[in-house]
Amino acid sequence: AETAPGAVHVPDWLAPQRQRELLDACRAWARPPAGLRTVRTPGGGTMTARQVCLGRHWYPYGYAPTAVDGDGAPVKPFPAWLDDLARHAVTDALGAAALAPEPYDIALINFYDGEARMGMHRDADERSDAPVVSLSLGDTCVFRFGNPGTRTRPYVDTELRSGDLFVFGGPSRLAYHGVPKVHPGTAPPELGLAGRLNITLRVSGL
Ligand code: MD5
Ligand code: FE
Repeated sequence: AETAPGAVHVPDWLAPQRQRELLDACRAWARPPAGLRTVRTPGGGTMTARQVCLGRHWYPYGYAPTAVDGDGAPVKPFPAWLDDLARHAVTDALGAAALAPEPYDIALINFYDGEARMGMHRDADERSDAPVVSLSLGDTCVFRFGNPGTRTRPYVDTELRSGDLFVFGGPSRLAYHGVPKVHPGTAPPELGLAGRLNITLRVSGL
């Protein structure tokens, strides 16, 4: 379903077995070196969602080859199977015409516990207009879109559940968005995850 122009939500895109496989991979990536870390913003704030990166290290606001606000270790490689997964996702959600010529090369994995949130922001550190692919695992959250071109009301709120795909392309690639709420205890029990994981797949253009 199209939530905004170019923004397509595909509920239940990942079957339960694929969710478990992706969760297992995220748990391995979260281990040191260059594992899960807390992101500090230039203004002295702290992001409540913790993050691990593949391919390039994201920091506010840019990309680096090593974990500049973590342990300084080289970032783990972005595996080819994630590029395959991203292309499959874009094709299913937007059609093959929306595929970028360059490979997907960055993954940002955010872990939200029950208290974590993400404020309204835009993702503008990539030098490519390729669609961003978002995959959700674990607890259900409220995903919020800003009024087009702004971070203000009227918002469009959508619930994202474990296994859902969201693809942000076209006019939605630079839209304001955030995660105002995670609903604790709503993950599928058989997944064995307390909290929410979001995996975004991106083309850096770097
Ligand atoms: C999340 N992550 O649920 C979200 C999902 C982030 C982030 O926001 O920056 O890691 S990705 C949502 C997204 C990406 C690119 C464009 C738009 C939304 N959008 O136009 O709404 O942890
Ligand atoms: Fe974002």
